[in-house]
Amino acid sequence: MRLTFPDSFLWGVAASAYQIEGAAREDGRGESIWDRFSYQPYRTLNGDTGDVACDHYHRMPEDVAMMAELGIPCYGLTVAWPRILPKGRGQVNQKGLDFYDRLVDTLLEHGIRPKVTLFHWDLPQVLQNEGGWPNRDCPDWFADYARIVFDALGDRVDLWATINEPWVAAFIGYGMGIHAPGIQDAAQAYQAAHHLNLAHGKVVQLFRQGGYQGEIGYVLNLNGLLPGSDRPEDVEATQRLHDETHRFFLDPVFHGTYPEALFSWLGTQAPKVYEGDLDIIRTPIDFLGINHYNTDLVFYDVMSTHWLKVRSVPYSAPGWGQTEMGWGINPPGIKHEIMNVVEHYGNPKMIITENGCAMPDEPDEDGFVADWNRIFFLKAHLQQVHEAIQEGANVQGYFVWSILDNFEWERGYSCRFGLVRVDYETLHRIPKQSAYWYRDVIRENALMI
Ligand code: IFM
Repeated sequence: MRLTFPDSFLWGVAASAYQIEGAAREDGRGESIWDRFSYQPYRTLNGDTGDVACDHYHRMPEDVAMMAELGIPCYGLTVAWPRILPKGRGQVNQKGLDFYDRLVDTLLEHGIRPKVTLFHWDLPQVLQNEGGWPNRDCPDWFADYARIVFDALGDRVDLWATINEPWVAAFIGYGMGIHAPGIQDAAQAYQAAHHLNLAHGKVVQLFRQGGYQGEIGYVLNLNGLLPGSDRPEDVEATQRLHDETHRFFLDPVFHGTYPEALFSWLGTQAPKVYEGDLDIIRTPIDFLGINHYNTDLVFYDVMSTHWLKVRSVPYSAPGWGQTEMGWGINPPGIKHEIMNVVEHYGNPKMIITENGCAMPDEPDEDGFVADWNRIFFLKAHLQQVHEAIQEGANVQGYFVWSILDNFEWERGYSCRFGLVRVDYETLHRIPKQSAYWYRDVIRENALMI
């Protein structure tokens, strides 16, 4: 059967600066919280860092040419704030801007549309020294940085995202301490989350007021959460976690409110929200980016050290297992998340800005990976996206995470998400079977099942 997507459907691939660029100390780039964090003992698997990563900073022309050969219409890249402003604010590093200037030009020369995200977790370390995202000045620092990037690239880029996965930046970075900056403090995490929302809203306002052309959106990680049982305490625990991961970001953007029940549960750990903040955050966006990977079952756990007293275990749909990350594979979860946005937030334009999986890829003697498991994963998720569109969901694009195997944060280089294999010894790239499969899906604008 052939499942055809709408004519203007936007197909793409994504990656982020710290995960692929390398060149961490070159051309005036400043230190990011991930440079600092990954150099601390036991923070990342094997002590891996993004110092070299995929060396995309130097291999950019070859990477773009490869994307063009694979028929990729749109590339979701992110800009590294510390490359542009090594001290977080103030003096602009022209060489840093030049890199993104060349990248955008090279993409356009190859007929690839750039989609640019302004923040994907690599906060300048100097700003963390001043408190980072929990500091109420951080949204203004972010807006100053955003203006510089809009001014530099806005004549050629017409698709922007403010922030990628603010939940992860706030709660894994400042709450659980598994990500940079490695802080374990629920109150700081919530304050950071509110400031990420505020930063997003300020930058959307700036974009509108500055008369920049194109569309701008917010990218949230909306993964599946199911109650572990129908016991009321498990159902309530699931709702609490949903309020934090989903409603804390969706409600203020679309309704100008925060979930009240969550705020009362948090008590003194709830963030300080000033008058006018919610008006800024609810500035209309052009699209909602949805990143989706997995589904968890959620239980109430009185012994949990988690501030919401929850415990999550991976859920896999019948017949599906887990990815290399230990994430449960549940393809209907992506449709469920899309339909939740349709139902509660007025069916805005949505783009699936990340979907993909880390699989235990095994190269043959030539380095080729026949990753049929990744193809099955992507196919099953795309089928669900197609179904959602058939049922009226306003989904207008889909991006695979990721074009390249890359630095998977605290897991270092152990988990491979790429459509293209990177040999970390030689940095040689070899497209996997899934890259050719995706090329055909794009070419046909359809999925064959
Ligand atoms: O690698 C990450 C990415 O940085 C953000 N979204 C999820 C991906 C897989 O974990």
